[in-house]
Parts: sequence; structure tokens; C-alpha cells
Amino acid sequence: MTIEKILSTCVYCGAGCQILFTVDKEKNKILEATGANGVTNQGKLCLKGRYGWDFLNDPQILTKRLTGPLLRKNGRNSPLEPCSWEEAVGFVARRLTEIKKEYGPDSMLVTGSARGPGNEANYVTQKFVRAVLGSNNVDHCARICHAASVAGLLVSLGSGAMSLSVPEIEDAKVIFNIGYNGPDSHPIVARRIVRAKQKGAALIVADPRRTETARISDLHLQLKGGSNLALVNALGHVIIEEKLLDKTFIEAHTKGFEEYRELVKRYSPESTESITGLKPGDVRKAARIYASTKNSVILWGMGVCQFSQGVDVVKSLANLALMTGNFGHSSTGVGPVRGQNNVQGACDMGALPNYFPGYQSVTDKEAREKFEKAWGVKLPDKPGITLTRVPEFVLHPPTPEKKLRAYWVFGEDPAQSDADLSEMRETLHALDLVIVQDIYMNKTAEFADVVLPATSWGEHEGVYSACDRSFQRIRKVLEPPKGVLTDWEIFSRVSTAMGYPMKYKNTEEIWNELIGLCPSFYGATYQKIEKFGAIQWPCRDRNDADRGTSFLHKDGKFATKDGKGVFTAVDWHAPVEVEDQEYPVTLSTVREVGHYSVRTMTGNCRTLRNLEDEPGWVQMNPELCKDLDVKHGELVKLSSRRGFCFSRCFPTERVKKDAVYMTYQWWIGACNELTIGKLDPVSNTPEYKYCACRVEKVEDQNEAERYIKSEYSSIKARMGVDKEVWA
Ligand SMILES: Nc1nc2c(c(=O)[nH]1)N[C@H]1C(S)=C(S)[C@@H](COP(=O)(O)OP(=O)(O)OC[C@H]3O[C@@H](n4cnc5c(=O)[nH]c(N)nc54)[C@H](O)[C@@H]3O)O[C@H]1N2
Ligand SMILES: Nc1nc2c(c(=O)[nH]1)N[C@H]1C(S)=C(S)[C@@H](COP(=O)(O)OP(=O)(O)OC[C@H]3O[C@@H](n4cnc5c(=O)[nH]c(N)nc54)[C@H](O)[C@@H]3O)O[C@H]1N2
Ligand code: SF4
Ligand SMILES: [Mo]
Repeated sequence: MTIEKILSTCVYCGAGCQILFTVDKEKNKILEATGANGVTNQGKLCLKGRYGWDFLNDPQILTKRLTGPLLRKNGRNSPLEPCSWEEAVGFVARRLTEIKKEYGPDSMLVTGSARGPGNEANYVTQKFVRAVLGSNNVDHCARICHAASVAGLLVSLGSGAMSLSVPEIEDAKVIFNIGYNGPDSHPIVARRIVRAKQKGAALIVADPRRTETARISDLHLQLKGGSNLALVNALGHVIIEEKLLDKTFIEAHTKGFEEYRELVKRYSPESTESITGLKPGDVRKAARIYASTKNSVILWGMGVCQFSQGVDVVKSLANLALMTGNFGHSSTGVGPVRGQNNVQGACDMGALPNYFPGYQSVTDKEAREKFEKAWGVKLPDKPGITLTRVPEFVLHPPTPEKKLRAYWVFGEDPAQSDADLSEMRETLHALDLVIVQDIYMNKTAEFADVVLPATSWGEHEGVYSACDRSFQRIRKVLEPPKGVLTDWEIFSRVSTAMGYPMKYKNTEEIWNELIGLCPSFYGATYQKIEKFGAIQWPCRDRNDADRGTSFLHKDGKFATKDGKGVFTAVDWHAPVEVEDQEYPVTLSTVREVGHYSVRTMTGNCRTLRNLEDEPGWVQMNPELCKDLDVKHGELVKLSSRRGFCFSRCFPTERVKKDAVYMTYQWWIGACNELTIGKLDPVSNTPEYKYCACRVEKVEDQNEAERYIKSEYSSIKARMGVDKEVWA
């Protein structure tokens, strides 16, 4: 037996934990995963890091690993059949060329992927879209995630990223944790919150649920869902009224304060009580605690971003930090804790409709000319469309010429993760061409004309960007199945077939090309990442002395053009779809601790599958359960204006009576059948955290259980899995 130890970065959340794998090289199997001494994880791992690699063994519990390209050889209604790579690449290149010729470059949209592929593959993807298709229609799941943080903070501070590093959290004196459930989402980041608390920090939590962080907090602001901006403006109001602000910082480093002061005059804790449901005394207390130190940190997540007013709340959180001088040194500032392992990276690489790699705007002539010269083509200067607008551009385009015809879905599963799934299915049906590039069959692949199979995390090299801007290496641990290609090679082959040769030899060659084009990444060579374990951008110099930047906006110098932080004054508005008689309860959707996003990976790991399985749970206040006469474990039917699904009742005091919570990891208990596709006008993120729904008792439980079972077997059979998993 040849045993090797190989170091890599975790593929699940953005914490960027370092994992040491013990590998049996002869059998090509992982034997064990243990925590390595990474900057954020210090030898620790959460359950996904420790057990989340089993999918690489292809146990086929949920979905089948793709091991060769599939094509509908005789049109849409014919089955997906195995084909050669030549056929698959030839088909994609021919169809894209035809569509481009007939309808123009902007009739296609390609996604990047924040998951396994890594930064190099995302760089190649956006280069392909811009240089070969001639469009900026490239986007990825940040859109349905932290896009509000990126858009909001770019305006307020000039940089959309976390201003501090994960390790700095533990030296904060105050943590204001809003709409963020670290213990489930980023357990290893949550560990730093616990440490901060142990070191004496005050912890304030704003969340309609009593999360674990809320449970250990000094003050839990259990606000009404959808009222964030009213609360944050009220906090600003108190800070001004009680003269808790940092005038010197405001004068020296910011602009727009006066307009903001005028607006928040209307937001006293007393006048906003009817919106937030919070006691004015608690809001005042929170403001006083937050403004009392220069090491106050704001951490936020999806409970801020997944609203039709997400961007405004992000800007208003930046206002709080600006007015109290909470920038410029370590353990302070703003922490939008990025979700996916490489969502920071997919943004860094320009898998966004308005940015080239390194946040260089596509509308900036100088930046465009630089990329034109490097890539030897003329590039489009108009930002592309965002992926959450795909349904609109397919089903109701602004003009017939603007209709979207082709969608290349790379490492995402919109038929499971996007809001309003019945509209998404209609959209996928109505497209002329759907290309899916994945490691597994997934729900979107069912609609694909062609499926391109890729190597997985663990089977290729590359770099991920963790939530705090740390570039870290991922390494090849196992040999991939025969018949799959790396994601960057798939794009390169199609590009070459379309007359723009891409002949990269390895990821390092791609990396060197891209850091050469991005001043803020220029110093982060493979050698340096290798040597120091992690390099946080900005890192501008190649010598070893430049080890990157742990916190941004040093000495109050912001990344905006004039170096000033910008106050923005915005009024609160209610969520788009509120409760009524027909749909009397709020539905909010969150995550399962042991499963990850669309579950193709964790659902195929035995230990994690054994923790939870279909159809998932709906968290309901015991009083609501009593009113509806439903008990723990019973199946209930949930419906909204857009669809219905079944879930199991989970009575819990953690949630209030007016709202129920579901996790979006399930096929049968698919909460996105219910969610609403209404978007924030700037970030285009859907309001996943709020829509109106109805919960009903299911009288015939046996019949419902039979339905769940047969539905599960039938979807799995469509995913190529025929084993019985109920045993
Ligand atoms: N209701 C509701 N819906 C939500 C959310 C919510 O809170 N509520 N959250 C949203 C958020 S924040 C996000 S980020 C999205 C996530 O949604 P998605 O991005 O759709 O989900 P993922 O599970 O991350 O991965 C998508 C696909 O990538 C594939 N994949 C993994 N590694 C690789 C690889 O190396 N190469 C290739 N080619 N494919 C790979 C997986 O098999 C999977 O099919 O979901 C959103 N949906
Ligand atoms: N186990 C696991 N971990 C994951 C993922 C996963 O699928 N599984 N996904 C990853 C991804 S893609 C992401 S983006 C992150 C997301 O991680 P988080 O940002 O923690 O996201 P959520 O858990 O969806 O929502 C956070 C909190 O927002 C609260 N909330 C709901 N409505 C409101 C409101 O109106 N106001 C306030 N203040 N709070 C509200 C919810 O109760 C919830 O506790 O997690 C990552 N980590
Ligand atoms: S906290 Fe995140 S990065 Fe760390 S082991 Fe868990 S899932 Fe992986
Ligand atoms: Mo996310």
C-alpha cells in the first residue's frame, strides 16, 4: 500500500479550512481527512470538512457521477446518450457559432462556478465569454448570494470584500452579527465569534430566529423578518442623537453625512417599533454598545442580502462603521462572510457581467484596452445581464431582439437553487440551447441538450479565494475518472473549436496570465502561496516581503476614487410579498448544517446523508403547530402563489409564530417551488428570505409518506441511480 499525505483547501464554505488527506495511491481512495494548520482553521474542521469527501468515491446514493459527455443526438425529445468529446465539443461550438451569427453575442449567457473548479477555470470562462462570444453575459451564484455586499460596499468603501480577516474576529470588542448564522453556515468562523466572546467581547445578534449565536449573545434583537433597514437606520439615529459618533473620522475620511443625518432623524427606535417589533430600549442599548469601541465588527450574511432591499441594508451597515470610525486598523470593520468556498474567487476572476478580473470595470476604457491587448480581440463595453434575469430575458424579453437563446450552466444548478422553480423550468424549456457542465447529474442537467463532465475538487489543481480574500492552493488528491476533463480544458477546447485557440498547459500558466493583468493580485504567485500557505489580496509586489493585506482601508483611506467613505441615506420599504388571509405565514429559507446547497456532493457522502435526508424539515413555532394540529415528524403541505411542496414539521421555540423556516437543500421538500423571484433592483438578488405561504395538515400521512418515497426513487432513477436507499 502506498500512502500519501496531501494538503488541500475545503470545497464547502468560504472559511477556507486546510485539510490533510491520507490517500491510498494504489487504490486511488481517500482514507481520512484531518484538519491541517491553516490560517483560519488552526487544525480544526467542521463535519463537512471531515466527512464531505466521500462523494469522490462515487457511492451513487443520490446522483450519478458523470464520466463522459452526454448528448441528445436527435434533438430535444431524444434521450441524453454517451458521446465522444469530439462530438460534444463540436456540437457546442457549432450551436454557439450559429446562435451568435443569427441572434448576436448577447443572446447567450454563461455562468462561472463558485464551487470546485477554482479561480483559473473561472478566469478562462469569462475570457471565453468576452473574447470568443463577444459578450459580458457572464455571471455566477454570487448573484443569488452576496451580490448585494459587493454592489453596496463598492459604492460605500470602494471594495466589496470583507475588510478584515477571519482570525481578527476573535479580537473584536463588539460583534454585531446580523442575518448571519455562522454555527450552521461557517462553523469554523463561528468558532472565532465564540473566542471573541470568551475574551470579553459583547455580542449583539439581529435575527428573527433564536440561532445558536443569538443564544450566546448579550443582546438578541429578534426583529420581524424584512425589517433590517428600519433597525439599522434606527441604530444610526441613536448614535447621532446620543452623540456617540466619531466626528473627526467623519470629517477626515467620509462624505454624504449630512444627508444621512437628515434621513435617519425619522427613524427613532420608538417610531420604528411597529416595523421591527423591537423594544426601543433594546435598540438604544445595541447602538450604545456598538458605538462604544474602535474594534466593533459587523458580520452579516444572507439575512441581509437575500431581500429586495439588500444593497440598501449593506450600505447602511457601512454607514454605522463609518460614523463610529470603525475602519483603518485590525479587528474592526465590515464582514460580509462569503458563502461558497470560491465565491470570492469567482468574483475576483471577473465572472461578473460588469467586471474584468480584479474588479476592473468593463466600462473603463483603459482597463478594456489592457484586456484587448492581452487577449488580441476587441471587447464589448456594455455590462452584461445578470443570471437572475435569465427568466425575464427568455420568457418576456424587453424587445424580441434581446431574447436570450443559449444558457451554459457551469457548476451551478438553477433548477434547484434559483427562486420560483416552475418559472425556471419554463425558462429552461424555452431556451434554444442548454449546456450543463458539472461533475454530477443534477436537476438542471435534465433540461440540457449536452452535458459536459468535469474533474472534481480533489482531482485537479488550482487556487481558491476564501471569504477573507485569502488565495489558497487546492491540490490533486485522486486520479479523476477516465473520460472527464478539467473545467478550464473544456472551455479551452470549445474556444479552440470556435477559432480562438486556447492552449494552456496547466493552472499555473493560467494563473500567471491573470495575475499579470490584475495589479491587486500581481504579487500572489504560486510560489508565494505555496511558501506562506495563504496570500490575501491586495498583494501587489512579487517579493517575499509583500505577504498581502489582512485588513483593508488602512488609516481610513478607502478604495473609492477619492479615498473617502460614502454615506448613503435610504428609506426602508416592506418586502414585496407580505402575508394575507390566503397565505398567512412568512416563509424564510436557510441552510442545513450537514448538507450543502443543491446537495449533489454532501448527499453523496454516506455520513452526511445519514444525518438528514428527504424531504427535510420546516421549523415551526409550537403554537402554530398546535393551531394546525400537526406534530413533530408529520408531513405538512406548504404552498405559495407559485407552487407547493411537502416537508416534515419541526416544532421549535427558536422561530416566532408568524414565520416558518425551510432549508433549500431538498428535492421533494424544495422550498424554491414557493419562493418569489422578485429582485433587488441593484444586486438582482431574489427575496429568498421572505414570501407569503400557507402550511396545511396532511390528513393521510401514510399516503403522503408513499408519495415521498416514490417521488424520491423516481428522481434518483432520472439521475442515473437505481439503488434502493431506504434500507
Ligand atoms: N431558497 C433558497 N435558495 C437559495 C438560497 C437560500 O438561502 N434560499 N441560497 C442561495 C445561495 S446563497 C447560493 S450560493 C446558491 C447555490 O446554488 P448552486 O450554485 O446552484 O449550488 P451548489 O450546490 O453550490 O453547486 C452547483 C453545482 O456545481 C457542481 N459542481 C461542484 N464542483 C464542481 C466542479 O468542480 N466542476 C463543475 N463543473 N461542477 C461542479 C455541483 O455538482 C452542483 O451541481 O443557492 C441559492 N439558493
Ligand atoms: N452547512 C451549510 N453551510 C453553508 C451552506 C450550505 O448550504 N450548507 N451554504 C453556503 C452559502 S452558499 C452561503 S451564502 C452561506 C450563507 O450563510 P448565512 O449567511 O448564515 O445564511 P442563512 O443561514 O441562509 O441566513 C442567515 C440568517 O438570516 C436570518 N434571517 C432571515 N430573515 C432575516 C431578516 O429579515 N433579518 C435578519 N437580520 N436576519 C434574517 C435567518 O434566520 C438566518 O439565521 O452559507 C454557506 N455555508
Ligand atoms: S467551516 Fe467551511 S471550510 Fe471549514 S471545514 Fe467546514 S465547510 Fe469546510
Ligand atoms: Mo451563497
